[in-house]
Amino acid sequence: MEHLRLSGAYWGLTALDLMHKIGSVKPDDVVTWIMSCQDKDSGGFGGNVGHDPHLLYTLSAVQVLAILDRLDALDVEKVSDYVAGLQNEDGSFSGDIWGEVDTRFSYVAICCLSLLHRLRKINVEKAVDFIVSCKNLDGGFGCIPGGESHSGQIFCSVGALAITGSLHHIDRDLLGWWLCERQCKDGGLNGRPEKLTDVCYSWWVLTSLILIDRVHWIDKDKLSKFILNCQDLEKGGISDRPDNAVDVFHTFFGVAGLSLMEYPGLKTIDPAYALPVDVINRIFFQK
Ligand code: GRG
Repeated sequence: MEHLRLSGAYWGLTALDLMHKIGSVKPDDVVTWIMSCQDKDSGGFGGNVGHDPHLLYTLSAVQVLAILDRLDALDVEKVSDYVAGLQNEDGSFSGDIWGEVDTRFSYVAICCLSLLHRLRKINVEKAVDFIVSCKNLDGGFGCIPGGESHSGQIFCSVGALAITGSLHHIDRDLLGWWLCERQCKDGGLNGRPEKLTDVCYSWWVLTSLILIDRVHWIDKDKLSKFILNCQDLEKGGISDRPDNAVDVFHTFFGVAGLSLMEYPGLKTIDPAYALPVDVINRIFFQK
């Protein structure tokens, strides 16, 4: 987990917040550590102290600071310049200076800049065109043009299109059909045809179905039971599949999936920004 600890912090802290337990951490300690992961030259964040900056961890840093209502700790211009600087001529985004291109990075950049109110720093039209160029005949999206449809990339593509007000590029019935076919006999969801179910797809698939208004096409009761079956009743955490070892990644996506299905006692999570709705309301409607 060393290299992705900042995303680990996002998964753990967001899960705590959804369960109304964010008060169990000391915000100042978290903010100090997050800021120590920033690369002072570029403005981007690494996955841990002294690690190279990358878009993925920059979004995690912004998300954690948003949850703690501490976005004021950021030099917003510097961070948003780092993100915007990774947009390529064709509208796509590289994850870092080494140039890998992926619809994950399009989502991360768009989500991050939107949370910072700096979407104007990129060419949104070209960013949307690139994502649309990754759409496949089955209605889904891959990492790059021609890449196989995968639920994770579909979340990224649909989420980015939702944030930029571009969902009209999606054939909702075609994509909804592909997504609802991800539900398997055990009630869980897989990421693509013929693969095993995994709790994390409760997030990638459910969010996409919600954003295109087709979530009623799956059996939510069966999915809730699948997620609850993956909880280790001694340790409390959630694993990918029943009886496997628990971890913070699957615990977050399990709790987030339950939140999307309005499980009692949980805060509601926003399906596009992957943050509690009260945090999103604070960012977009109260300031
Ligand atoms: C803020 C929630 C949030 C996300 C940030 C990093 C990112 C944006 C999105 C990742 C989307 C993605 C690609 C998710 C899939 C992750 C995963 C479990 C991949 C496993 O791939 P395979 O091929 O799994 O090993 P399958 O299940 O297809 O066998």
